[in-house]
Amino acid sequence: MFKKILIANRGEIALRVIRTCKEMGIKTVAVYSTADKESLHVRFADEAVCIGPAASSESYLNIPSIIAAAEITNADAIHPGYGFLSENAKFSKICAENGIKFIGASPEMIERMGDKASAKSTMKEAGVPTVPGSEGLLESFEQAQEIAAEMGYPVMLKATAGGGGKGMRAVWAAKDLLKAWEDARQESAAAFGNDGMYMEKLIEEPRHIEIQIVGDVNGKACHLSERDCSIQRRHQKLTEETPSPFMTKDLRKKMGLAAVKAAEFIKYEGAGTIEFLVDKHRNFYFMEMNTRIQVEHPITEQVIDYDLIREQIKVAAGIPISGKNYEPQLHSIECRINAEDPHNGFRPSPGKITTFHAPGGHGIRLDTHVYAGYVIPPYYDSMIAKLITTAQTREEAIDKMRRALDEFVIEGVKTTIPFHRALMDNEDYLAGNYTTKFMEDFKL
Ligand code: MV4
Repeated sequence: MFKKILIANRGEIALRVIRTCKEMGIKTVAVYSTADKESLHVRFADEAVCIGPAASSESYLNIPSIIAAAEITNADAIHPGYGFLSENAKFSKICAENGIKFIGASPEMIERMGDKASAKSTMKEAGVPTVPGSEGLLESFEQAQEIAAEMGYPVMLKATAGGGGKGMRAVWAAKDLLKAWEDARQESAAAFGNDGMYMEKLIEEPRHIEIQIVGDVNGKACHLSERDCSIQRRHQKLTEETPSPFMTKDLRKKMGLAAVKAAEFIKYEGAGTIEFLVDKHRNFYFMEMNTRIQVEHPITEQVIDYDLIREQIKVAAGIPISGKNYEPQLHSIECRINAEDPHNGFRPSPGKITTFHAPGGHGIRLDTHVYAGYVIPPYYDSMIAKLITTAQTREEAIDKMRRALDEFVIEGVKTTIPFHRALMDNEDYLAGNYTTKFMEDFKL
């Protein structure tokens, strides 16, 4: 087992990893930028190394600086968290070259699943349902025209180097295809240096339902059921829940088995998430695979009483998984509390937190790194806390969320608490009747 783990991240996820390491008796090294000197993860860790100035590119994305921090502290593993370098194949490779265990996917796996067209063809080969569309990359606009004409509109153009909605265009009629093709390729080339595109039949008003999987060194995988992440704004998840209100026992079984089949087919090691699009007829299709721990992992932990970070560390240390598949025993909801103003287009609201009163009580979990007096820096993403409630039923989990949001006091900055509180009174939300289109119609 590892003796010392360096956490190459910041904020609540750095704290989350440090907590599990402490429980496992593993020493921890925090890395921080000059802007994060007063951050809680620095105080919680056994050691802390400043890796550079505020800008992410100079600090949390600065591979030589992070490797140097691991060398001087003699860390034998690095946990990347989510975001930053968590799905960076080059970083995974450099860790391996330096004899440091990367608690995440191999460089090859990151590349394979990071290329969306190749991930899709791999899944198709594995027998996982995929959206009908082009076989791999589109060679030309003419080919795009042909395939769209064959399939019928609407279609979705997607950038193979994309993800999270970047370089993606919905096309509703043939007359709009050329502009969409040119815009999407241009956007993808600019953002990723790769303009490879593929095409799919457009799934209308889909839900985003993802399955948590864990794979081990022996090629065994299991699933830990689903998370419904359909409520998003501009491809940013706002709130997630498990079980999905749209799920049935039969659909869960089919999606869970598909996810395990996919993970075992690619011999996936570690914690991963397979994202599916689910249409109104409950057909499900592979969308993307994430080779990292996700922001929303706590709701899964809550409903099956499981420590996913502990599992990641054990799998990285070569310990086999039990192989047991899990079904939710409770209902859990996560609300992402961001330092943003929901009354002004969710624009960021960094600054000093003058008052901070955390909600508590039975069924309340708060994963956060902020405190009264903490200054939220403007350099990083705006999430400051994850408020998670867990109860026997969805109704009770919502009751708890309402009460916890009312109890949650953060002053000095604007937050999305008022948005979440209004959501908990929205009749479509309360009916579990929502798709990825939900936020288009939501009015605060
Ligand atoms: C789709 C789709 C409809 N049809 N693919 C969004 C980002 C990336 N995860 C893929 N996405 C979508 N792919 C087909 N064939 C609709 C979306 C989509 C979406 C998916 C999940 C969650 C939120 C979304 C918001 C807009 C579009």
